[in-house]
Amino acid sequence: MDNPIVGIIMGSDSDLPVMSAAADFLTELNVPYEVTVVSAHRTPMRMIDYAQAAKERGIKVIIAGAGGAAHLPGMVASLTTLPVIGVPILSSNSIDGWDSILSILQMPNGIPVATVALNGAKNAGILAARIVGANDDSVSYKLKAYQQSMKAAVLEKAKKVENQYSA
Ligand code: RP5
Repeated sequence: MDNPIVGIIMGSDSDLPVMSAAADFLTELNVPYEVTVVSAHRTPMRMIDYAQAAKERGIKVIIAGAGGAAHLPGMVASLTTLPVIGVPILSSNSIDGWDSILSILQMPNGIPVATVALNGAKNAGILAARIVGANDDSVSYKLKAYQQSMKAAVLEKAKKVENQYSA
């Protein structure tokens, strides 16, 4: 994608089935992004290079997903001033997901990572779009339309449930 403004990174290609939900949402909203694998433990220098160069390359927000000893989001956040959204992943090396969640959530003061739910990559994509939309009316307009479509879907379901129980 030309001129990406959201960087989606993950510790392994095995994270992609979860992380693709962030990419799918950004595609829906026409927000340009890039996707790659950056491992904090297996490619530490690549992680440093990616995080330090991201802002200069025009990236506005980074979504970082990892499982198990999930150090990628926090370490990337320590290497950039860009907002970092962390996606804890229930991976093959995760005990039950809490290891991934706590590794990403429990950051020390000064280095925030906006942590979404376990496998919550869609919300990471939405949050990234909201950050971009703070300074881009075309994106915030699409976010508004997305919210209205959710409202319409819930009202439709409510009507169905009510009809099922009406006399
Ligand atoms: C983490 O280890 C990755 O983010 C992934 O969730 C997990 C397993 O990686 P693979 O062994 O499948 O490459 O660093």
